[in-house]
Amino acid sequence: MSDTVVFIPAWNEEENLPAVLDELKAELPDAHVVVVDDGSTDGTAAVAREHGAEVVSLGSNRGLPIGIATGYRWAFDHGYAFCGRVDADGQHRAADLSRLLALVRAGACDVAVGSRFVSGDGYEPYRYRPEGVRRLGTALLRRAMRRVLGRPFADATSGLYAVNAAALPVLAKQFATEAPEVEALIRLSDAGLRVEEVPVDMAPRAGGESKLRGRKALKVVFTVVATLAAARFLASRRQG
Ligand SMILES: Nc1nc2c(ncn2[C@@H]2O[C@H](COP(=O)(O)OP(=O)(O)OP(=O)(O)O)[C@@H](O)[C@H]2O)c(=O)[nH]1
Ligand SMILES: [Mg+2]
Repeated sequence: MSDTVVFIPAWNEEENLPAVLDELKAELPDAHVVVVDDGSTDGTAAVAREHGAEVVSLGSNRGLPIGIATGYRWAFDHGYAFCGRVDADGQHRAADLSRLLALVRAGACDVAVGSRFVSGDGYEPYRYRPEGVRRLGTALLRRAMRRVLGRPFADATSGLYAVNAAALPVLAKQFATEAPEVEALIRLSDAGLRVEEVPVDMAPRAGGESKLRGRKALKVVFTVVATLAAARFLASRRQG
């Protein structure tokens, strides 16, 4: 049995999943792959099975925060030593996940997060320039994260993760907000776990629809800032 599981939150991603699953299989042949199918109304579940993944079905659409916690919960309940997460839309490279998992395996950190906004190791600074509402959101978020975490964190909404067993119970708890990745980083920091931001490249989504456009993107920005404000408030109360 493999000690590594990779999960993919997916909602109506039949178009993109085959390439994502085939790439994972080629790059990480020993990893167990789980697709968290969140009430998709297309062929997501069937396509996932055809391409060798196990499907955990949530029935109706419960939203990404629940999808993510479900993936980590599954890894925790099944006793995996390492867990990866990639998106279903083809934005993340399996080779990058493999690199992140190697760092975690080597004990360099408890959690490795793929980042568009940090540089080094041949990755140019400013290679991604978010536009419009995302640009505002990214800038606000970066300032807020620095305050809350007490360290810079450039790409707090990345969905590319590799984690070890120590991080699994922290990530498997239900998220209270629409910004699960941000909440996850705060929790990991509170738990004293070592989180590393690792430069990667990310492609634009391969096909289908983004679930984060227009008003929804704005809502995410505001919930993120509200989450951070609440976390600070709670932290200051804890300190008395
Ligand atoms: N389980 C679950 N997964 C979801 C839900 N909404 C989105 N996802 C998945 O979460 C991942 C990220 O969603 P995207 O729409 O790509 O969001 P994004 O990457 O921030 O936005 P883009 O840059 O436009 O791609 C993808 O794998 C989606 O299929 C949901 O309601 N439930
Ligand atoms: Mg995407």
